[in-house]
Amino acid sequence: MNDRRNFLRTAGVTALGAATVTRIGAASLPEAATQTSTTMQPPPAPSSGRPYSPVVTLNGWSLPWRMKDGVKEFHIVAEPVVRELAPGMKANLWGYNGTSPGPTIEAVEGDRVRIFVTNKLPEATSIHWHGMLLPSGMDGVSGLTQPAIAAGKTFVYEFVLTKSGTFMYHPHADEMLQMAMGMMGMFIVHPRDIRQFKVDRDFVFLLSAFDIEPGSATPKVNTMLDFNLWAWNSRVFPGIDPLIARTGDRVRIRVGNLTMTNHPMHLHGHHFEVTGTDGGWVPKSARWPEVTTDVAVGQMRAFEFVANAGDWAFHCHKSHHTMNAMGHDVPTMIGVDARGVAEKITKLVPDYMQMGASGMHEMSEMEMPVPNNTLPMMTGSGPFGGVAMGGMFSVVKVRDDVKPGDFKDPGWFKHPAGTLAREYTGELDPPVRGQEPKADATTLDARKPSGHKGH
Ligand SMILES: [Cu+2]
Repeated sequence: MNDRRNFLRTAGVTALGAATVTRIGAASLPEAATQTSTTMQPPPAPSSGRPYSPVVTLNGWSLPWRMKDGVKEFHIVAEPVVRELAPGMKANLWGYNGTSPGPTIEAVEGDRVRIFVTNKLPEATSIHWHGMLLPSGMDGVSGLTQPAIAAGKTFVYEFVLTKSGTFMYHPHADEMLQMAMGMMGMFIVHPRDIRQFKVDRDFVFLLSAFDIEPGSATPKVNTMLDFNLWAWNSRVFPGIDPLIARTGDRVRIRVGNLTMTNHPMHLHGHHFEVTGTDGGWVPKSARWPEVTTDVAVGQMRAFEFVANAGDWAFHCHKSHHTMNAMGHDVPTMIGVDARGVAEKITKLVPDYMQMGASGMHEMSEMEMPVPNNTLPMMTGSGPFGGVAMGGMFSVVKVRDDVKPGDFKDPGWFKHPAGTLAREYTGELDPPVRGQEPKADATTLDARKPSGHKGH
């Protein structure tokens, strides 16, 4: 019990008082740990059972368990939560144990798990264990394999983890609404042999998307494609944790996609290999080098690389997915002479700002007035100015002197002399252009395919 309390404290989890813990320790249901912080918890070493190397959940945490007669018991509570998407904006979401996404579940291949699910939502739910090989009756599809878990009820799932890998959990009841509200989580099954698939740093996060009108806080739940907030673990840039590593570390990043569209995940400065999908580990002979891997809807991709020193952008390569709300409906103003228009509007709206005639970068440098509880469309500042990003963007920060187990932000990279792009201040000769081709040099010899007479 003492170990467990220490574990809860070090994991930053809100533990109940000692007396309560003792009472609950003897109860038939394991206590449901809860927290509301968006601060990444340091990877918690396993409190009992087989050893494993824990994962790091971006802006998240891992769910404590208790051992009962050799079974790992977890308690998940489905409930409404308030999640800060980034400083300046909070959203009314649904999640598990105080957060969206819910806590990461970590266990070991061969473990028997018993997972209690208490429904504190105003409607029925269920949990599907995405990618897991288990008895059909534990698959969590309401109506098909079990009755839905009515509001106020608790269900229990129990199965043996037959394969290591990266899996997800999410509702299979009123799925469209519940996933649009942020209900999802990761389920990591570590290999039985701790040396297998070992890496130095193991990050995990889920892709999610929300449609929240500027000035409001609750997602529109029937949006199919036109989401305006593209999130990692229900956070958007600049609210997403950087991924910290030491030069030469072997790093794994596991990304699950429970949005309505695919996300090509792109990492600068490295060549990586996809080493796992939600179907298991990819054999070495079947891997190839990449700098971008597409994570389709309902997929997980785990990829690995050896860390190179620097500050490396890591983002979804769909440019609209690295932008927050308000950017998607901006009219194209490039090349438009809008001086006359601006004068007329200024008479009506004194604070009116004409934007975008020479591009929109200026928006990232300027504090545009936005409604309450709304994030600027492009934001974030780096050591050289505005980063002009939003949504699905973070930075992989690799340094020579990071200690094992240290995930603190080390600040900005100090570029070695001679390795930094700089302004050229010398003479600019007029550009030398190639010779114009002579008019008769490129006679186009166009023929219709033989045997075919045109009309
Ligand atoms: Cu994307």
